[in-house]
Amino acid sequence: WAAYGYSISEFEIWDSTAPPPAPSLGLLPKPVSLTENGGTPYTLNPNTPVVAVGSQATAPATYLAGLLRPATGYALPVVTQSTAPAPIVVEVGAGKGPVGHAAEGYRLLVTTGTVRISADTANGALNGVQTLRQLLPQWVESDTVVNTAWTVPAVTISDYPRFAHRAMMLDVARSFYPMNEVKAYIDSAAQYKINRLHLHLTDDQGWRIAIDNPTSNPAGIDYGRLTSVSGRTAMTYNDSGQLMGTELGVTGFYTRADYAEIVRYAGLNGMTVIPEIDMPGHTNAALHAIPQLNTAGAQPKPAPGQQTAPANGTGNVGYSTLDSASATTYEFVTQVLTQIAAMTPGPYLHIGGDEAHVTSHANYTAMVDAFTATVASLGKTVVGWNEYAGTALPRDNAVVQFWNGDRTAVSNAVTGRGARVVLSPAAHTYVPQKQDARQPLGGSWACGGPCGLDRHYNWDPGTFIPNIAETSVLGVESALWGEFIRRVGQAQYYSFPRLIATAEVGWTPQTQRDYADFTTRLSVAGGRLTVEGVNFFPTADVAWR
Ligand code: TNX
Repeated sequence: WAAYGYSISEFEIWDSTAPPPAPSLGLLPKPVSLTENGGTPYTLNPNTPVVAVGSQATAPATYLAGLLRPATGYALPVVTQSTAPAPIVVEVGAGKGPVGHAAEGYRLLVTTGTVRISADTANGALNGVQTLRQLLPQWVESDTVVNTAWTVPAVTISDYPRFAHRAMMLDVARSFYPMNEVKAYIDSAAQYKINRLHLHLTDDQGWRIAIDNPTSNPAGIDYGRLTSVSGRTAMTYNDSGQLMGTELGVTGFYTRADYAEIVRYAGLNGMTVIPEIDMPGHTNAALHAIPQLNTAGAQPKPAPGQQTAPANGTGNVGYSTLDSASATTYEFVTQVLTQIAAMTPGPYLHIGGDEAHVTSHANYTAMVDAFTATVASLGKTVVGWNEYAGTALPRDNAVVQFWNGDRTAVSNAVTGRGARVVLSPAAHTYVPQKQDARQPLGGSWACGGPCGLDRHYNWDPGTFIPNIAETSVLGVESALWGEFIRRVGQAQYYSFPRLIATAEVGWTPQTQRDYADFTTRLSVAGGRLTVEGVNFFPTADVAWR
């Protein structure tokens, strides 16, 4: 219609069904402190520069300009100084952000004449960028030019997270996600200030990360078989226990270069990658690929997924184990962990430790104690699922990730070993649990029915584990298991909008959180997600606009 001389706003005047104005800016997660100053908004113009002040400001300024260019069509040059009117300024330096929140805090000041993002760190400034993005019209998410007024309301924001760890887990073992899908999933989550990407790289059904043959290789293991054999396998049962026949999950694996690219891309989006090698259970893919791991007379296992059908919406879990009595087990695990540690710049290595149902307690403890000590010797902080809470965790250098079961064991690990805690309780963070009856697949064991958006929002990570201080809680994590979920479109259909709830649970002070207020703010996010192409589930709790 622009060709006929009309603008979109002129059409809107005639449209009596246009929705009422958006609620209170609709920011997600809700900022700690926000004042709307009223008056004339700021407006981006074709000559707006993005001024990066301080060497650490270049990355977030470049990220912002990259976000704004496709929809605006403006040049948005990233410069270190400018006399142009109405600039966007991104400044990073000691003392620039909110006092006491240097790691990730930011200030955002919008006046008629300027937008200013100030932070102590690049990641803090990036958080300010994500907030600014949500203050612009939703069309800013378009990947082609939209002709509209690029206004930002005049606000003063000072903001910082409640928890350092606001994570999402992607199970790439049961069903693989190619690089472009991992990037799309990162894109959809980064806007809500999710800052950890936990990759569940190995399980019974597949091994998704390339490991090189080392020069010293006493057991003569061909590590290439991990991916040449078990990078080609995937789940054969769906979550209802039905054999999917030839309709397998997606197969594939990441080369070292692929993994480096995921780490780089996650980093650009403010995310630290946490790799998981799940042991000593959930190891059928390794046992299947590496004959030497099958000592004590056992034969290499047949193709994965053939043992028993899963029941009750839970996957086929807990049937495999490494051999605690075999020296080859420790040689193999040390080699794998050493290579994963070298590829991973982040401080964490996850060793799994869950559902080792065919491993005796003594054998479990022997192996897990060795694995956690190896991680510590590699200079990393070990993470494991809560089953490992009772083992000899490296003192003040371990993280227990709670999903289900004994909370007292977790508090004992905190008080006894100085462990810290990541919370992904199944009822509040497991996205393969169905959101409501309209999701055809999906478990219902965690909530005794669907686990709706409200269950993911209404809980307090500060009091979830008894008798520990909130300072021992690193944060929260949304977990996307992959038994029946295929490709990024389905991943988003199960994660969204519940991942946004987890993002706010991890960010916003408990006293400022309210479910009705959250769903009201969320009502305007659907339009943004649609423009972005994120396949969210339109949960009935939200009056989507
Ligand atoms: C339990 S949660 C598992 C996973 C499954 C999930 C859903 C956890 C640490 N282990 O292996 O995928 O249930 O079925």
